[in-house]
Amino acid sequence: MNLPAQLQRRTEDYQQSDAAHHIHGFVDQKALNAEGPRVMVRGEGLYLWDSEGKRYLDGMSGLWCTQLGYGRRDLTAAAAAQMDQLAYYNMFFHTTHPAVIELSELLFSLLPGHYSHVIYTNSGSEANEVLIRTVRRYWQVVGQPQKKIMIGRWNGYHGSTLAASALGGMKFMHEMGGMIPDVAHIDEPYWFAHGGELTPAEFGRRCALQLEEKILELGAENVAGFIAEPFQGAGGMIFPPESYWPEIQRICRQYDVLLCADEVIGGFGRTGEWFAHQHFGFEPDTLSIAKGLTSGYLPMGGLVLSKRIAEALVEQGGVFAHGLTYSGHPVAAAVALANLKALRDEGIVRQVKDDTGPYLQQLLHEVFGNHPMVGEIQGTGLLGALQFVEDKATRKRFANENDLAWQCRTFGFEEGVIIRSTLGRMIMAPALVATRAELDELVDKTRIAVDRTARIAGKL
Ligand code: PXG
Repeated sequence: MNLPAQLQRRTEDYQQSDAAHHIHGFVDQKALNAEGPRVMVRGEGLYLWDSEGKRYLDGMSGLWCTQLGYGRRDLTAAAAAQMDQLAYYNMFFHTTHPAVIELSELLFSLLPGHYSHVIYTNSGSEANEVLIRTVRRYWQVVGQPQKKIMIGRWNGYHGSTLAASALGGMKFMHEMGGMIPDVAHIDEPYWFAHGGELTPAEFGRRCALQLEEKILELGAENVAGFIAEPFQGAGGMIFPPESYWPEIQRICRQYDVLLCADEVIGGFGRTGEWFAHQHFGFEPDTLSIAKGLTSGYLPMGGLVLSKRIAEALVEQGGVFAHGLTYSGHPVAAAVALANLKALRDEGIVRQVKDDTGPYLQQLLHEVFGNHPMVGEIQGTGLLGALQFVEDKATRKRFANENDLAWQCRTFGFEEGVIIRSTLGRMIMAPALVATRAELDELVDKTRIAVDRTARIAGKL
């Protein structure tokens, strides 16, 4: 393989230097240093190549973000043109710029009509940091300053910064200093694991009613908002039962609690709809966005606000003492604009809804529907989750499901496919430009990895 000159170094050189300088995310750094990380050097379409020349089908869109795949020259050209024109300016000093304006015009043309404003950030974590301050400020402005508490869900994920990790429900993150006051949590709607004898519909309602109980316990006059991912991503790609979201919507309206959807993973076509809340049929007051906004080519996120919130902030709020150096960064905005145009004009989101999405779902059911290792298949659009199970009849999970799923992920890498493991679930979320042939390859290689895992688990 032809590598650019700066890559003409041995893999071990990179690994040693990496170990000398980096703390990677969510990994035992000492163990990683001993093993040596994979060095990824090139991407094109759905494929990645490492420094040894090995090719991988990226079944995770990087980290759920490369909607258009790798190597899109229209995005790199948009970045280069904007860099030449105006590489940086900000939205302070009573100033704005064309790139961010054009992006927002397109963004709001894609969103349902009751959203009007956005505060741009650099990431999803930042979007959720901004969320807390914006929601609290909103309640101050409309005369209810005591409404400060945010309710999230156990096992939800909203980012790694302090407030974002507190909103999330990963207890091991809270234990590592990731908690703040005025945040509460309710259970996740994970029927397969926690549904017991209840039907999914009963369980979905039961989980939603926990929100009502929590609001009453804390006092509705103190609760600012409820934040949730329409489906849980990092927590295992868990889809709530159909009864869940309508009940959550009712409760939020009844108690005047803002419904805050974290669309960082679900947004920008992943489910076949532009936004995941549209797939599940509810109407949030705020949307946290990032990842697919730029197809991951540059960091950019944002907090989208409903007209109700934006009007209060604009008309009655005076100065909002909040602002980021890179909010609406022109180069990120130009890339996001080119990305959204491509998703719309090339009919990619529609293709996920009408063609490749149903195709992937059908394939998963054909291949894994009767697999001895798989107890549940969830997904829609270009999302798929396989739940490992020891006993299908009782939904008994393996005691070592985490290790088995991790092993399956490793087998995937060996087979040349990147899939993700969480507890006992294998997850895939390929780029939205995936063809049927690429989806065939993704599912074929995943099946080999799952079969190899099933052999270790004594299921094949
Ligand atoms: N909200 C959600 C729903 C996310 O999934 C964030 C917020 C934070 O975004 P930033 O841009 O600050 O990372 C995320 C991030 C994984 C994985 O392995 C998922 C995320 C990040 C890293 C790894 O599933 N999601």
